[in-house]
Amino acid sequence: MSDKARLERHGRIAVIFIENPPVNAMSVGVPGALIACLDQAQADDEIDAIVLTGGNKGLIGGADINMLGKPWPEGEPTLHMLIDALDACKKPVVAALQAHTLGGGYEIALGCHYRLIHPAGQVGLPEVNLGIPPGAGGTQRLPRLIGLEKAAEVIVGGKPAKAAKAFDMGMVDRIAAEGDLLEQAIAFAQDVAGKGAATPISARSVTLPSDGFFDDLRASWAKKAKGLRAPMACIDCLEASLLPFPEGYAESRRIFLDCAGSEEAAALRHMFFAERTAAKIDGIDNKQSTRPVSTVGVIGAGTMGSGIAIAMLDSGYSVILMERNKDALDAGCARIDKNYAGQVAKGRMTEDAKAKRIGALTAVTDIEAMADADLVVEAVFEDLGVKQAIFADLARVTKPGAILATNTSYIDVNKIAEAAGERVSDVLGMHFFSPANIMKLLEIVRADKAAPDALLTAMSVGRKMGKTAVVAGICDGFIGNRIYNVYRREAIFLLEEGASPSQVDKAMTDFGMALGPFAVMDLAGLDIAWAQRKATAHLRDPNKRYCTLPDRLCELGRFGQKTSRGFYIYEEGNRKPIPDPEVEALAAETAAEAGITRRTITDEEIVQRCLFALVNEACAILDEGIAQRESDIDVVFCNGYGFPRRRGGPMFWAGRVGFDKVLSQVKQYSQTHDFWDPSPALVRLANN
Ligand code: T1G
Repeated sequence: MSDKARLERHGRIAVIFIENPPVNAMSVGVPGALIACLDQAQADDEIDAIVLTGGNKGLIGGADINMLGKPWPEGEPTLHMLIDALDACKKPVVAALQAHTLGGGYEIALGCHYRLIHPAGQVGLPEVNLGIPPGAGGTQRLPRLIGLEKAAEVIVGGKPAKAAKAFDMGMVDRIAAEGDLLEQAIAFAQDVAGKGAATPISARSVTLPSDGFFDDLRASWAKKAKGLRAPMACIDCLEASLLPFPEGYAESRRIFLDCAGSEEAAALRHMFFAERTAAKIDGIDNKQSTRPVSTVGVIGAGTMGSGIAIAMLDSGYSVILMERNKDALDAGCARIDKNYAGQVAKGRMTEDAKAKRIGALTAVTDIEAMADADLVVEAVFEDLGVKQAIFADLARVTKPGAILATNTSYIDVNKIAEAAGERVSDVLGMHFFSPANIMKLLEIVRADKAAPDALLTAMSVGRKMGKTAVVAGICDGFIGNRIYNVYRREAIFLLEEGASPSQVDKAMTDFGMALGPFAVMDLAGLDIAWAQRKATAHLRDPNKRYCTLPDRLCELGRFGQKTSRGFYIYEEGNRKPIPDPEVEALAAETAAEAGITRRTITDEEIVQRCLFALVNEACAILDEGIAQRESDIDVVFCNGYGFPRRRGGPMFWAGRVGFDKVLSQVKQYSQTHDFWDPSPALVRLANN
C-alpha cells in the first residue's frame, strides 16, 4: 500500500486521507493510491459510505503544477482516472474540505456525491491563473452543479470562494460547524449511506443559457483578458459543456492540453514558483522562528505612511501612526478614514469592519509611543539626516527585538542602520510601492548587519499583508527602481533620436506593459527624478550621454499629470495623455544640441532597446548580488512595474528570446551607444 493515501474505518464508514504534504497535490503515485483505497472501500461489504479528505493541514492543491506541460508516466493512474472512479462509485462519497481545495482538488470534490466544507475552507478552480482551463472535468461538472453563469464566474475569474460564498453558490452542500470536520463528515456519510449512490454530477444536464450568453461572456472578457488566451479557452470549455458529457469532456481535454503546452502557460507556471521561491532568503536558516509582531508603528502619515498604515490595519495589525505635528497627523488620519469610507460607500466593506480597523489605529505625535511596537516602519521624506535622527530615537525608545524598518526607495539602508547603534541588527528596509495598500510588491532590503530572524520576520509580515516580498541588496534603487531607471533612460534617448512619447508608449503596451514609460513618468511626477538627478549631478560621468529633455520639461514646470503637462498634456479631470508638439519640438532641440540626427525609429528597435537594456542591467545586479536569483527579478517586475505575467518577467522572457541573441544585440549597441557594456552575467547566461 502506498504511503500517499490511507484508509481508516470508522464503523461502517471508510475515511480516505490524501497524504502528500505540503498541499496534497496530485503528484505521480497519488491518484493511484487513492484509487486503490476507493476500490478497497467499494469491495468491503462492511462499508456503507466513504469520506475523502486531505491529510496533514487538509490543503488539496490540485494537480502537481511541476507536471503540467510534461508527459505523465506511462501506466501511472491519472487524476482523471481517480475522478472517473469516484463518479462510478456505487457507495456515496462525501468530500470533507478542511482548507483550500483548489483546481484538481475541487475537481475531485466534484467527482464525489457530496461536499462538506469547514468554515475556514475555500474552494475554487484557479487554473486560469496558470494559463490553462481546469483540465479534469471542472468545466463540465461545475455548470451541471451550479449553472453556467456562476460556473463562468468561478472558472474564468479564477478566484477561490470562501465557505459561505461557496455554499451560497451551491459549490458545496453544507458548511460544517466549527470544530472537528471529520466527525461531522462521518455523520454526513452515515446520513446518506442509506440512500445508495447519489446521481453523479456528470449524469446531470446543463441548464441551457439565455440567447447570446456566450457572445456576451466573450465580449465581457475580451478586454479584461488583456491578451491572455486562457480566459477565452475557459469559455470555450464551458460552451462544450452543452454537449453530452463524454463529448464535452473530450473537447475540454483537447483545449486544456493545447493551452498547457503554450508559452503563456509556461510563463505563468514560472511566475507561480518564482513568487514562492522569492520568499526564501539565501544564506540563512529559513526554518528558524520569526519574532512576534502584533503592533506596528508607522512614522510619517503622508501618502506612503498612510498607505502602509492602511495595509497593516487591513492585515489585522494594531497600528501606532506618528507624525511630527498634529496638523500633519490629522491629515494622515483623514486620508485613512477617507479610504475606508470610500470602501464602505462602494459596498466593499461594512461599517463594522471600518470601525474595527479605525479602532486598531492610535495616532500620536510623540515617538515615545513607539515603545509598544514590535515593528516600526519609517516613511518620512527622503533625507538621510532626518532618517538617521529617527532611527537613533527608535533605538532608544523601542523595546529590545523590535524591528526597525525604513521605507526608503533609494537611500543606503546601511547608513540609516548605523544611526541605530547597538540596535543595528534590528534595522532593515521594507520598500513598499505606492499605493502601499494596493501594490503587491515589497522589497525587503537586506542591510549588511540585519539579523537573519529580523529579515525572516519582515518576510512573514509581508506575506501576512498579502504582499509578494523579494529580498534586495543595497544599491541606488535596489532591484526594481535601479533596473527601471535604465529602461526609462533608454526610452528618453529614443525620444531624442526621433521617436515620440506615444510611439514608445504604444510599442511597450503592445508588448504587454501595463503602461508606457512616458505615461508612467507623468503619473509618478517628473519632479521626483529631477530632484534625484540634481542631488547626484556631481556623480554623473561627463563623458557619458545625458539627455537634458526631462530637466528642460521640469524647468518649464511640466511635472506630469500633477501639473496637467509633462511628456503629454492632460485636460482637466482627464488622465488620458494627449501628445504635445511642444515636447517633440523640445526633443528636436536637445537632439540638435547633442549633435544627434533624428530619424524614424521602428517599434521593434524601441522594444529591443528598452527591454534589452533592462535585461542587461538585471544581469548586472545579479553579478553584484543585489538580487538573489534571476526569478526574483521577474517577480519584482511583474508585481511592481507592470511587466506582463503572460511573458513570465524580463529574465524568463529573455531566456525565451535567447540570451545569446540578447548578448549579440547588446554588443552591437555598445559599439554606438553609451551604457551598453555587456554584464558578465549576461555573457554567462548566453554561453550556458
Ligand atoms: N503543485 C505543486 N506544488 C505546489 C502546488 C501544486 N498544485 N501548490 C503549492 N505547491 C507548492 C509550492 O510551490 C510550495 O513549494 C508549497 O507547495 C507550499 O505552497 C487538472 C491542471 C494550496 C493555497 O493553482 O494556491 O489542478 O516553495 O507556499 O501559502 O484542472 O499553494 O515549499 O517548495 O503556496 O499554504 C491548480 C496552487 C493546479 C493551487 C496553499 N491549483 N497552490 O498556500 O502554501 S493545476 C492551484 C496554491 C490543476 C487541474 C489543473 C497554494 C495553496 P515550496 P504555498 P500556502
